[in-house]
Amino acid sequence: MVEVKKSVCNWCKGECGVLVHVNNGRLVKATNDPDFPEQTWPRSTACLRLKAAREFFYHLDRVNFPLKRAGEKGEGKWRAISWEQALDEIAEGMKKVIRQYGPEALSFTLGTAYKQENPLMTRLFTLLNNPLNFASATNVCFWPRSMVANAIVGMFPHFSVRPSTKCIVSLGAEPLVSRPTTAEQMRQAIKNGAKHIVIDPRRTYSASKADVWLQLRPGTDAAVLMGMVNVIIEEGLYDREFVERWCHGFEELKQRAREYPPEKAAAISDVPAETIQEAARVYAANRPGAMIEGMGIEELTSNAEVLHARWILAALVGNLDVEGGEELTGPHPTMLTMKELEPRVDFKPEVLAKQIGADRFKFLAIHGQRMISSNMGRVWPRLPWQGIIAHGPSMWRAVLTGNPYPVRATITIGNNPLVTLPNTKLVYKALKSLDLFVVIDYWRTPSAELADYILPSACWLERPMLWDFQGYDRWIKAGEAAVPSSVPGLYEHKNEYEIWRELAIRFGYGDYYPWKTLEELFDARLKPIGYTHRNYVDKVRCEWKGGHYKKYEKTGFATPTGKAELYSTIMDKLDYDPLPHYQESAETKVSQPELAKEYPYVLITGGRIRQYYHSDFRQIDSVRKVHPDPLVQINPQTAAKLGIADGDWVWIETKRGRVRQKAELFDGLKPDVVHAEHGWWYPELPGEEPWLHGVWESNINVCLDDDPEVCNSLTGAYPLKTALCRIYRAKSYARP
Ligand SMILES: Nc1nc2c(c(=O)[nH]1)N[C@H]1C(S)=C(S)[C@@H](COP(=O)(O)OP(=O)(O)OC[C@H]3O[C@@H](n4cnc5c(=O)[nH]c(N)nc54)[C@H](O)[C@@H]3O)O[C@H]1N2
Ligand SMILES: Nc1nc2c(c(=O)[nH]1)N[C@H]1C(S)=C(S)[C@@H](COP(=O)(O)OP(=O)(O)OC[C@H]3O[C@@H](n4cnc5c(=O)[nH]c(N)nc54)[C@H](O)[C@@H]3O)O[C@H]1N2
Ligand code: SF4
Ligand SMILES: [Mo]
Repeated sequence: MVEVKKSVCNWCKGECGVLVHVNNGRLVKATNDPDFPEQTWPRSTACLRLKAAREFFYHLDRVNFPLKRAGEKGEGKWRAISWEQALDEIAEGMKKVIRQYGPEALSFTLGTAYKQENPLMTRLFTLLNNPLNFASATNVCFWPRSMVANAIVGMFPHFSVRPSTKCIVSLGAEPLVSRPTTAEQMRQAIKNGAKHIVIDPRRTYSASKADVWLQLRPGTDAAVLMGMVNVIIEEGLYDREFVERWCHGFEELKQRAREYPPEKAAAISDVPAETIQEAARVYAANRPGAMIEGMGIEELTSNAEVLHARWILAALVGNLDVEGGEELTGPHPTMLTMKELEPRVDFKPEVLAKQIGADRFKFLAIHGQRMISSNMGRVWPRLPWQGIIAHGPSMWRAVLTGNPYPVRATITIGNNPLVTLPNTKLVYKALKSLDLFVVIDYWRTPSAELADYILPSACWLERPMLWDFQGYDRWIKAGEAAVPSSVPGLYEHKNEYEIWRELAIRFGYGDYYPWKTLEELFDARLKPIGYTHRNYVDKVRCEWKGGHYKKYEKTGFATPTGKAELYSTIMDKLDYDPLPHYQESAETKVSQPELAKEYPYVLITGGRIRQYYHSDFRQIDSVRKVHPDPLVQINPQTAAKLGIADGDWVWIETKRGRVRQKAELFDGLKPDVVHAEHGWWYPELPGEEPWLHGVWESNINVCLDDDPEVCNSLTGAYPLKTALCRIYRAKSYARP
């Protein structure tokens, strides 16, 4: 008998409400739930990944039982073992590392997919006195933007475009590909007459339809935004009343903005001064407006400065916490956040002081976090989770050099570091040298091929879901486990909470994980609002928690001054520039003219691919056939000059290495800019070394840098969107 279960898909940022058709515990198909209140654009009826749910679930490559390495690291030899044995041995391995090197020698890495139950993972590490040596994509994704927002305006609104928004600014983001829920809101706002400003070096679909498109030189956003600030102040376009009453440091900002007249911003960014003026005027005249900041800025060396300037603009024109503007929603007022479920184990300052990178990247580490959250705690009834993260690139260096101390074990959860982190060669050496490396994933990814153990993870189809994006999302969404996560003899998957709890038990910390299952844990979160998880899925399923505006009038903003901090007192206290300034990226024609003679093109990477989620789904044939090869976009003039035709394989080379992708001629890039896809590996190639599923062939991160010297000094962000490269035709395309 076919039953229809209600779930929430998290194979991308859509978090779509989905109906899962199940026959006697076997997955039949998953389809869009037309009654789900938050819909996406395009609708998930068109989503290839969702259509492939069954192909994914029962794929022959899927890891279905815990695997233990049976040969040398990277030899591709594996033995299936029981969960009991795997968890016993992993706990034993961790204990051995602790005995030999101390608890700080443990680390973990997280990817983008798996964020919701993180607080309960960091719990075990805290109990073990580990200084939270956890590194991940979050160094460039989400934490910088949420933390800068938290510091400047006291809450991160997590993309607050609404049908009532009058001006949308896409700042290094293409939500039509990357954020299907935001795209739906944008579609409605634009239908209602909203203006759209796009700041992007690439003519995205949004840019091609925008009212104003600023085609800037990659990495120059801080100059463009400060140019806009200059215009808004000099032309008196700001909201005087709001600025006087609710902004801190206007006079200081005014001084700083004088350094960025539009002509100067134009000279830096290659955007005409008139276009910068027009953008400023359109933004100021069409209120309320909301910005969507994306990886085009977060993956820049200067990300903190750009994010700060972005919040200054929002504050100047009075867009903060108004309907259709930057709605500062905050966590649900009564439902428990994951953070609150953490049994109270205090972080010990002397332990956290050892966190890798904390001494250098002070804003994102413990120093900044403490300052930011103490102010937020004053205003908000409950706080979203703020991960105190280590600096990934510094952590890999600690693995390799033992400086400042040895890091010898890593647990990787929903992350493919060998493919998605820059400086692949260094990450490879680090992963290979670990005493204990555990990967929790669905597949034997290139990273997993270097592991000692691979643990098979349960996906959304087989685990309960309760989604509020760590308290930041304006929606709460819930779904049931539609299919069993374990069928004896066929497959045995576990969700991460179960894995983490089992490990904690092996360290004698089971009491800190009192909920036996993830569903019990969700019951505990929902108890204050009178639901069990089961009831919530049946009766509510998707809840909007926004709709309260100008809360600052009662409480002040959740910042040290109680105002929106144009001048950041937190940055000041941490010895950073309290106002945004423009800084040339480490590797450009301007900063390295000699290098630019050899590598004359600017390489930007990772613009999202609709069919794929980062390094995911390459093994799913029905998806792969739609986008079989990695594509590098090259301006046709440049291609003609270099003798490259559409569809040719070309080498993309930086001073760090080279990889091959297929040329796609595209006149939406300036002749000196090249855009390469990220996330590429070839599951069909052998897993053992030297192939590692073709990780060295087309993975653009081989070409990118992660040296702490080139990272943002506040956030530690590494540049994935600016590098100097050369390109040339690959004579033949023969695989090893
Ligand atoms: N050059 C370049 N590199 C980039 C970027 C770029 O723009 N350019 N973007 C960066 C950004 S913003 C991000 S967020 C990162 C993403 O980096 P990653 O998070 O590493 O990317 P994914 O490929 O999505 O996920 C890694 C693995 O997680 C597994 N997985 C998915 N869901 C789950 C789950 O629920 N549980 C478990 N245990 N495993 C799961 C997948 O099978 C996959 O193998 O990439 C970054 N890398
Ligand atoms: N289908 C799909 N959806 C995804 C993902 C996926 O892999 N696949 N990944 C998810 C994740 S984790 C994230 S973080 C989001 C990210 O999604 P977005 O924030 O939209 O980020 P990107 O697509 O990396 O880059 C957006 C734009 O930045 C531009 N850009 C490059 N350099 C610069 C620059 O210097 N300045 C400016 N202003 N723009 C620049 C690029 O041309 C690109 O069009 O997408 C999420 N959604
Ligand atoms: S993959 Fe993304 S767009 Fe497709 S159904 Fe899942 S969440 Fe929605
Ligand atoms: Mo991301």
